[in-house]
Amino acid sequence: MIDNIDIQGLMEAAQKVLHANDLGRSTKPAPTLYPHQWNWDSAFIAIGLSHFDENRAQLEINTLLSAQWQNGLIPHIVFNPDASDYHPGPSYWQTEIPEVPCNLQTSGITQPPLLAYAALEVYKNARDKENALEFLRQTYPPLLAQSEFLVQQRSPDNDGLAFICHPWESGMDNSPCWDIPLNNFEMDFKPDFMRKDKKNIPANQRPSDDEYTRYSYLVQRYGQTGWNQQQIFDLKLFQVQSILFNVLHQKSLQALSEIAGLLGESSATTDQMISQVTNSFETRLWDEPSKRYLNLDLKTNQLIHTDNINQFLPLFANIPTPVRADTLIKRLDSADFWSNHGWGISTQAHSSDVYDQVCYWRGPVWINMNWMIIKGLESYGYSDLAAKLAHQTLELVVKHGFFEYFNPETGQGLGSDSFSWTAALVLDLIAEGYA
Ligand code: 2M8
Repeated sequence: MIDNIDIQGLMEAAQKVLHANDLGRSTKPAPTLYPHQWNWDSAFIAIGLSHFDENRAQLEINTLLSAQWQNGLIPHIVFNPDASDYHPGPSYWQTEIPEVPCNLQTSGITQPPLLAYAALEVYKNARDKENALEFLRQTYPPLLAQSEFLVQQRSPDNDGLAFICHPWESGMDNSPCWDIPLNNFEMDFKPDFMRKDKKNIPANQRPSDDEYTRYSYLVQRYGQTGWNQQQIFDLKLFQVQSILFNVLHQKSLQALSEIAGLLGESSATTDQMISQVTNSFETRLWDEPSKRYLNLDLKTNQLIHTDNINQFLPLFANIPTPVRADTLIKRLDSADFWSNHGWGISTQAHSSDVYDQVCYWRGPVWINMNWMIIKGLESYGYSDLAAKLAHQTLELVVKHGFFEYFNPETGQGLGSDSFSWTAALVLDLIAEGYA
């Protein structure tokens, strides 16, 4: 139990954030900074919605799925035609191609694949199980197609791990993990663009202009290929096997296997993929000298050495052996990541020379990261640590608000206020009994 927290009030405030960001058939991540539908945001949001409006939760997922491309890719943004104040907007992406469903405008890349897991959670939390099972029956084929896209188009070595071709696909846009690969390609033109994000958010909390130049270049250069996956691969610009992305890829496969069981379908192929992904994590992404998982730059075949929160995320998909999990959790439970101030897990180690307490994905605490780690700790039997982290997460939001991210040392809210996944995951933690 958390002392002095009005749980009912917190739940109502969280629901209010989701209502205010509701676009009707989807939910925008934040009131002005992110005015469209984002892929993994909607997965978190659906989990939150499932605790008080299961039909709306299903709609959130169905709306995103209706924007799925013919090749199986689920785009990272589905544009809201009523909003224009975001860079890069629809025309910048050059996605007027046959793969994109008619009448919709989307980006050309994807994001960490959490949707299958979210669909399963929506089913598990549903009161009307018959209706929810029908929802799973409808969503299973497109969700499977998304995983197949990743295996067929993004796993050139056939190791089951998917690569990302843009830092925005990682969900952790300006993480120090991408500093080397993002600066390791030549730009044969200078992209033209106007940033909108710094209008309301202080520049030191957002990515740099140099990073935006490279993000925008990748968008335009890939757009020139007509979003042809083979050509994008052959360009060899940015190709990374991201830990987070593959943890959620694995989580999706695990969810698909469970959904197949519920629907009476065979899960044999999916189960094979699951073993392959676990095996590849251990053989390709585990670094024995530093005793941690590292992202792999596929272009150079080098592990990317930086002391980052990514190393702990495989706990969320039950990937590490119990012995490795124990090693990881000892490191997690140290002042370098879990500061004594008690606001949760920093995205970058405090002792790292690139640690920044306010800059976006370069140090701040994010509620979705805390949430994944809570679930991971719980599944390895570290219930006391999971409860401690969950309480701190809820207290952080109570004291500082529904912000996008937080200063690990002061708790100060950063980025946008009224951030949807913060609200959604607070609702989930409360429903899971952590309050
Ligand atoms: C952030 O990314 C977008 C680009 O996709 C941006 O900065 O404009 C990231 O935090 C990403 O993980 C998130 O999905 C998105 C919307 O909340 O914002």
